[in-house]
Amino acid sequence: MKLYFCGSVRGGRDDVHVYQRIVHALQRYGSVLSEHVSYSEVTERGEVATATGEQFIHDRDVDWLRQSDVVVAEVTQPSLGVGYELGRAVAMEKKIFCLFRPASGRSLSAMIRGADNADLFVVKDYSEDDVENVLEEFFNNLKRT
Ligand code: 6K6
Repeated sequence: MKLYFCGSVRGGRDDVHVYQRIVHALQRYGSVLSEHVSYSEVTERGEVATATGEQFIHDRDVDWLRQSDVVVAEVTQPSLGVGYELGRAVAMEKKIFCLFRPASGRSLSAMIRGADNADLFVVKDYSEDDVENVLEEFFNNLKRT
């Protein structure tokens, strides 16, 4: 199974340790095309990007989204890029799982929370320590559908 992980880059890297935990857990279920989003070397200024170019990043990421079977997004840290990827993934009719941590004190955008349809687009509130269980439950349910 091909998986696409979305997490904030220029929106801020405060949660990169959570992204690492999620990507590590996701590798049990398939190949994570966008694994680099969890690398701590990737800073919020996206310095690593300068060699490749932004259009390259955009086109490659949209292509990976197209190839993916499931899109998992950590949406606690607001990010324009993640919101854009989710919109594109909805248009592609991908299966989408959004993870939000209420303990952050943030309030999730209504455009993400309100997109939950208990089918192709699911939003789950979770706590960091529970992330592996939450992903296991999601992928077990996926097998049954
Ligand atoms: C190059 C190599 C590693 O990191 C870079 C720099 N930039 C990006 N590389 C790959 N994907 C990116 C990069 N910047 C943003 N994205 C995509 O947008 C990722 O798939 C993230 O899910 C999302 C983050 O968007 P912003 O708006 O927070 O940057």
